[in-house]
Amino acid sequence: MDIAAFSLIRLKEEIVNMGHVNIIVMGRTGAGKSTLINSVFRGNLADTGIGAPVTEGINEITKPGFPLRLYDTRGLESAYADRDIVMSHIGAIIKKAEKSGNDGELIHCIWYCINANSNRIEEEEAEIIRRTAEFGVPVIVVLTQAFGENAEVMKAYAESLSLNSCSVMCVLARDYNVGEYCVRKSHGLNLLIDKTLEVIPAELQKAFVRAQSVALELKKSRAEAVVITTAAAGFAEGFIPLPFADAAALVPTQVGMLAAITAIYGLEADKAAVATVLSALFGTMGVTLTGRAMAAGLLKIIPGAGSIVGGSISGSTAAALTFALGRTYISVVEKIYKGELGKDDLMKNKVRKEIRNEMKKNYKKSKRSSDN
Ligand SMILES: Nc1nc2c(ncn2[C@@H]2O[C@H](COP(=O)(O)OP(=O)(O)O)[C@@H](O)[C@H]2O)c(=O)[nH]1
Ligand SMILES: [Mg+2]
Repeated sequence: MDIAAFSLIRLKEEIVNMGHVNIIVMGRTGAGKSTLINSVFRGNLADTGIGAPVTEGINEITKPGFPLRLYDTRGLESAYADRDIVMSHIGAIIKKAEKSGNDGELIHCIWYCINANSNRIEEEEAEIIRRTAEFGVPVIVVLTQAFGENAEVMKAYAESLSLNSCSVMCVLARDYNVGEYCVRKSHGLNLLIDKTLEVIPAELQKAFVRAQSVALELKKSRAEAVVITTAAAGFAEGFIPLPFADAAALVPTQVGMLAAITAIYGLEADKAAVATVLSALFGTMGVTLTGRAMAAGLLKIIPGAGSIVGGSISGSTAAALTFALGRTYISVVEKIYKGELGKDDLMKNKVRKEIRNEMKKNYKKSKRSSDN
């Protein structure tokens, strides 16, 4: 079994099984919808996503392998009749999704964007938001471009209008240059992510965590949860001492864990990249990584591993190995995600050694806490 190829299959499965989160982004032209979309999701989605008009005034933004669909609306600022048409189109999209009977097709949330500097919300716009809320999908009112002192005042004002939204929040999606020497830092995106996550069905939350690129902590905590669950499952399975030579039996579970972590971070399914990371983790070079070689590479992180060849490993050792692998993988993937670690770096002996040392440390830590 070629582990890199197997990992890639598991990763693709993981991505497909995540399903889709669907969000409608409403608001007048210039409110900051595209800027918000580009800041929350990877890869300048609003500009590079495939924006096919679903109906007049509504664009569906998707990308292959991307677990999210966005509907970008236009025309809400136009004259009354046109606006009504856009609203009825939005209603139709929501109804059609409900009829499909599939959770992954439903519209899960609506972000209604209003420029925080607009001082007031016209009654007409307030009425549009109330009508939107009547569709039965949670509406979050996003006060965009919130760099001025007025934003909080605007928020209190919006909350007083009984818009029937589930939340009103101030967001500055991108840093704003106030003057030559004064920059307002972007803020509020983490809260928007948290609030949105609250209204998304549990089984689709992973998809949203993968798609968003703001909250790294969120990715990390979800990835850590995967490691803990996998290590615990391995522990239960491995209670019967595992013959050393059979440690490769753990490989499929561990590869599944790595795939889940990769998916959460939103990294692309790229065979060369997967192979490079695996070879750095397991201390192999050049050759195709087999399950047996992966197990052997992993067992080498156990202090004095040489002496247990032919013996067996206990369930707690199996769990500690899985834990060490998972924790170390998270730190590698996080560095790749942040651009701190590239493919070339992973080929360097110094970096590979650091990774192996980190895995040893993680192993000792886990073993110590399970032995106590
Ligand atoms: N610095 C900064 N500019 C923003 C922000 N949001 C919107 N803008 C600016 O406001 C203008 C309109 O934003 P855009 O996202 O195109 O609005 P849309 O028509 O709702 O998609 C653009 O020139 C943006 O650069 C923000 O969070 N930070
Ligand atoms: Mg736009």
